[in-house]
Amino acid sequence: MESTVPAYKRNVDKKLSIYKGSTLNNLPEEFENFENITKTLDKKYRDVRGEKYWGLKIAVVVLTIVTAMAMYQGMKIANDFEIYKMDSDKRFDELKKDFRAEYLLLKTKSENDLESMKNNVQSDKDNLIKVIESQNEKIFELSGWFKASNNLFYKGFSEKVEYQTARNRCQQLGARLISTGFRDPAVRREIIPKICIRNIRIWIGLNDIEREGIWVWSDGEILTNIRSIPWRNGEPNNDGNEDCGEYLWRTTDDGVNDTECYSHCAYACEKAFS
Ligand SMILES: [Ca+2]
Ligand SMILES: [Ca+2]
Repeated sequence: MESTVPAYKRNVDKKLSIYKGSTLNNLPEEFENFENITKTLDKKYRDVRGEKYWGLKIAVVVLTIVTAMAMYQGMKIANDFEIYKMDSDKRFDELKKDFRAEYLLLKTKSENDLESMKNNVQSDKDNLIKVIESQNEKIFELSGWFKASNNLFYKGFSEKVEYQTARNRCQQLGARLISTGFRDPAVRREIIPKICIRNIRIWIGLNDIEREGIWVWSDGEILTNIRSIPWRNGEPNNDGNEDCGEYLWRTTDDGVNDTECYSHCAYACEKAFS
């Protein structure tokens, strides 16, 4: 600090010590004035020094405050950011969970709805098919076809034609010469009055054209037990070359006979409805 003491003060101090040491009891007026001046200067010096340090102190305080505020703001921002980040992460996780739960809910609902719709469509389709089939069956019955208990349809035709012609006529109707229902005794009793005229021979779907003695039905079955159907007395006798089966409905000795395929008989068709 001594190095900062101004030169004028050093001189004053020096003069003051000289005066104080030699003429303490008779200080001249000049000295009094001088001492006052010195005091004034000391005061100004202290003021100057004080002002100088006050400025520095203020600057330091301001700088400290600013720094502290900046640090505080920085820490606050960092802290706020951390809180915000944690909050955001948490909210994001919650949103993800909510979204996944919503997605699973919608997925399950969609799958259930789709399954329900499929079931409804299938149900509607089945009902519609039943209605159409029922209507078609009625139309079919109106055109002369009889629906037997085996769910097959039967119709007799009185025109007398050869066996092959009769077979073709049935095929043109999507049908076949009677076979499945005819070999079933119960169905046979049911359909004969519907498709036959008494004392008129009709072709049935049974022949041994391919191999003599091997009787094949028009639905593909083979007649393994020859006596499982009612033959007329003495039949089948293959008299000459008789390969086609005809049935005769009458009071006595009715039944099946093998006869020439070029004979002319009425015929009856059997149709599976689909
Ligand atoms: Ca034969
Ligand atoms: Ca015969």
